[in-house]
Amino acid sequence: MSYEELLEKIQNFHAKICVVGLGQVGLPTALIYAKQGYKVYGYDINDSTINLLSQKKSPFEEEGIVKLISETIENNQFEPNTSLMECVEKSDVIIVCVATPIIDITPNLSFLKSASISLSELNLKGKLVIIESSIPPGTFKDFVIPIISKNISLGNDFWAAYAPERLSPSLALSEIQETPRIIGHEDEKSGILAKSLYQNMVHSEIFVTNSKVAELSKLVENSYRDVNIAFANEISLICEKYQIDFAELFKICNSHPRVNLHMAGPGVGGPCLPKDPYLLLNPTNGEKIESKLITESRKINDLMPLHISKLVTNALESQGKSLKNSTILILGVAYKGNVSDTRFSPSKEIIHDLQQKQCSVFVFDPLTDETFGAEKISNLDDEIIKKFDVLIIAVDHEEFRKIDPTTFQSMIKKPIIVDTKRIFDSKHIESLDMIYISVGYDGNSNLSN
Ligand code: SAJ
Repeated sequence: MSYEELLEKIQNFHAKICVVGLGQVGLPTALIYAKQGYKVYGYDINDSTINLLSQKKSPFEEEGIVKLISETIENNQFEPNTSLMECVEKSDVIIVCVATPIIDITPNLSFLKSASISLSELNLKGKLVIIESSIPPGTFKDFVIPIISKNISLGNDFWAAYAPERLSPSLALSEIQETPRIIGHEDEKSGILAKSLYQNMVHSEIFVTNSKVAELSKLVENSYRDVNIAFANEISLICEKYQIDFAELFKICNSHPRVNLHMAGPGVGGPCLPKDPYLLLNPTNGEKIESKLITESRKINDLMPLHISKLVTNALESQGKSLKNSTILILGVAYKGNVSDTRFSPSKEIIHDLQQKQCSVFVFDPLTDETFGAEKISNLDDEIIKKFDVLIIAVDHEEFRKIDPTTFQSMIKKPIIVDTKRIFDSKHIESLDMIYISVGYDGNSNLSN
C-alpha cells in the first residue's frame, strides 16, 4: 500500500489496527480505537489474556472496561487473537504496548526486543508501526528501527513513530481520549500518518516532534511526579519532627497560586513511577547519566514503607505494647486506589518488614488476590476486626472511603488507625477515642503534647 492510500484509510477509519500487548495500556488503546470504528485485532503473548478476553472478561480492574470489551467484541470491532502473524497480516497499523520493566535499576528491553524481532519476521510493507511503551532515550531510533527495518526501508516501504502512552490506570478509558499526545518520528510521513491516527481518537492537542523529545517527555513527566512526591514525603517527615499535621500544611501551601505540593503517603508504587526515572538516566547508548535529585527522590520514596512500620512501632509502644506478636490488618495491597495492579506496591515492603518484626499480618483488598505472604481476610465484620491491634490503610480504594470508622471500635483495646492515604478525618477518629496516625501526623506525639 502507498503512503497516500494508508493515510486515507487511517483518516476514514478503514485502516485495520493490531495492538501487540493487551496490558493496562494496550487493552484500553485497542478498545477505544475499536469503539471509534476501527477494526482492531488484539494480540498478547499470554494466551490466558486472550482466553479471558474471548470470554468477555478483563484481565485487570479498570472502570468501564468489561462493558467495553463486551460491546466491541459483540459488534465485531475488537477481535482478541493468539496469532501475531494473523493479526499483523490483516492490519495496516501495528501498535506495540509491551512492558519495559527494570531489573534492579537497569532497563530490561527484552519484551520490546522480542516483539520487534517477531515483527521484523513478518511483512511490514505498506504498514505503520507505532511504539507506545516507555523507553530509554534513543531506543526508538537506535534499537527498534534497526530491528524492524531489517529488510525494508523506513519512510519508503513502511512508516513508524513513537507515541508514548499517557493514561493513568483507573482513569484509562476517559484519560486516553482527553489527554494531549506526543508523536515522535524520524521521517515526516510517519509523523503525519501517526498524527492522523491519534487525531481520530484524542479530543485534545497532538504534539509532533522527533523521537528523542517524545521519549524524554514521557520519562520526565513521571520523574517530575516521583520527585514531587519525594518532596512531599520528606516534608511530611519534617512535619512529624515539628509535631504539626502535613494535611493542614498541604491545604494552606496549595492555596498559593504557584505551589502544587503533592500528597505524602506510604511510598510510590506501580509499573511506571518507580521505573521511569531509571529509564531517563540509562539511555540506549549505554551512557550512565547522573542526577542526584532524581536518584535521591527514588530513595526517599522507597524508604516510606519502612517509615510506616516505624509509625506502627511508636504507636504500639505508646500503648505499652511491643510490635512482636501484635496483630495488624492492612487495607489494600494494590499499588494505588481503585486498581488491581500490585506491582511495586508499598504494601509489599510494609508487610515484609512487619513480618520480620514478628507481627501477624493480615490483608484485605477486594480488588486483588495478592497477599505478599500475609493472611487474607474476606470481610470486615466486627468478629474479625476484634482481633487486631493496628489497622493500616495503605490504599485509598473508593470502597475503603465508605467504611464507617465506628466499625473499628470493636478492635482490641484502644484502636490504632494508621491512615497513610488520609481517607478519614483525624479529628473524627480521635473523637471516637481511637489513635489516629498518618504520614506527617504522629498522633502519639500530638497526644503526649
Ligand atoms: N502517589 C503519592 N502521592 C501523590 C500521588 C501519587 O504518594 O500525590 C503515589 C500513588 O499512591 C502510587 C504512585 O504514587 O503509589 C503512582 O501513582 P500515580 O497516580 O502518580 O501514577 P501512575 O503510575 O498510576 O500513573 C502515572 C501517570 N503519570 C503522571 O501522572 C505523570 C500516568 O499519566 C502515566 O501514563 C502512567 O504513570 C504511566 O503509565 O507512565
